[in-house]
Amino acid sequence: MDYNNYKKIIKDRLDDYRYHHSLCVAEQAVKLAEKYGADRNKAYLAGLLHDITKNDSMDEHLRNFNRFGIILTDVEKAAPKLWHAISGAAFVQKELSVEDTEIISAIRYHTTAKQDMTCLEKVIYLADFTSSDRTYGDVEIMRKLVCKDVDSAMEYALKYTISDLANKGLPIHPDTVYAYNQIIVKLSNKGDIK
Ligand code: DGI
Ligand code: FE
Ligand code: FE
Repeated sequence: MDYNNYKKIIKDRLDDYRYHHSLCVAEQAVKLAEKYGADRNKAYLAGLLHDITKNDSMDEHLRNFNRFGIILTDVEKAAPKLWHAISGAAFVQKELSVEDTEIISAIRYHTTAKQDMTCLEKVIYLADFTSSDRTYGDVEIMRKLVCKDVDSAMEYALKYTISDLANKGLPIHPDTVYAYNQIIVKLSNKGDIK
């Protein structure tokens, strides 16, 4: 796969911070793919492209939703931070002709997560949380957890996201709640959560 073309495309679309972040997520995604058994080439490309529309303006996002026939739910309308995952997945499919549905879906759900995630979807979600450029409070805990166990890492990340959003009074996407409930039920059945 010729990644240099894709690197040039994201460099042109993203600011320096976001370009660097995308390279870091791609590298971390390869590490996690090797650990969890996902395709490392798909992981690298999905990592590179996951935030491709992150620097788009509100107008550009809305134009893309129109152009690609995407209709937002009320929660999505009220959560502009989610828009780049929705428009990014459509953009790589329709504008960059990326045909691999696993890659497109990993980009689509990299912000909210969802129920029944594939290995690659989890890899990108967790790589975005633990890439070397990340500096939020619990990042070291998350980095240790991703090395230990994918389920515990997903549980921690979803708990962190949901409590952060609730504390800020922001709407929580149903996909995030479904992902959270599913992992909590799975871990409590395993006896990992009391
Ligand atoms: O794009 P990144 O900054 O690398 O990371 P990301 O795609 O995970 O986006 C994180 C942002 O998205 C963060 O500000 C929280 C927000 N977010 C994630 N899930 C939800 C959400 N915002 C709302 N309102 N609802 C959600 O469910
Ligand atoms: Fe993102
Ligand atoms: Fe990101």
